[in-house]
Amino acid sequence: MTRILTVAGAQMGPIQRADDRASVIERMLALLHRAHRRGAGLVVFPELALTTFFPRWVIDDQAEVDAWFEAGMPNPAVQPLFDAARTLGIGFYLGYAELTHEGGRTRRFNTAILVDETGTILGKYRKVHLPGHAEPDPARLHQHLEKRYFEVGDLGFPVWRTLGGVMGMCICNDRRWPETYRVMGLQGVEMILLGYNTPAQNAQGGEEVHLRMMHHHLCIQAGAYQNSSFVVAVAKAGLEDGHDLIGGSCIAGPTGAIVALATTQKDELIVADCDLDQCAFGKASVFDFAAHRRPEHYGRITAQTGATPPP
Ligand code: ING
Repeated sequence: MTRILTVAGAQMGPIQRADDRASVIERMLALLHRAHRRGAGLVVFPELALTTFFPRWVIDDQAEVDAWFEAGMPNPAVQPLFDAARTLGIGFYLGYAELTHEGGRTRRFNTAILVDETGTILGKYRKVHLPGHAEPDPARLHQHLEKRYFEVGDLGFPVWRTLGGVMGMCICNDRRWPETYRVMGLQGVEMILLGYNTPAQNAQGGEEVHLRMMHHHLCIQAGAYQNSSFVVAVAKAGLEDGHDLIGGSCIAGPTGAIVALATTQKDELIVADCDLDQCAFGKASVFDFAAHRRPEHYGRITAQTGATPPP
């Protein structure tokens, strides 16, 4: 019996700084219902899906920063999304800014959760690769202050057996680092879910927009192919308060081929019937890790952080 999971990527257009969560949830509910009509069993929303991409702003007042975070999950603002998903029998991935109190202190993470078709939170992931900088840099064309507003994720890259397969999660910049995919690949992952907010412009100049899109798809396709896994990558896209975010949401199969691709920078649904059994061939041939990997030669990958060129 094939394990076909119909997956929908719910790309979202821009969320302006002045937009409230209720208006965003309305848009997400419309996408969820469309996904249901398309037969989807799982919907993937973007990174930080409930608000504008606030790490582009220098915010000094902590209370103002914390207003961009969710102090609990679910909470009254997002409860309609959980209720609709449960009614429709659809699981979902949701990216949001997590404010939590753990170990006697307040913690802030760029987080994603995996919710099953009963509305139960199955798993949580906290973004490991935080790009950008911690201090405002006036030399940049725009700020990217994820290192200022979030801690590095402390949950690693777990996977979960659910929805008929082995599912994993990551967030945005994580997709640029091959280690992200391989740690999940070594756990037998069959579908990796991720959301992203990717500025169209390089804050330090250079790099044309078309290269941004090429790099995005290159990372997704390579990660999928080299770990024989589906990868579902979903954008928050479009012009947020004058700052453009790329679209290009896509679903890549275990061969690395793109099987669904967004064509706008608006709220847009992409859907694919993903046969999870397709992952088996690559895992048993070219990427049979047990037969072909040589970890005894890979020590530098975990022993070093930066590169050390020869003298
Ligand atoms: N955004 C961007 C991303 O990784 C970035 C930041 C863009 C880093 C391009 C390097 C190059 O897609 C987030 N939110 O990580």
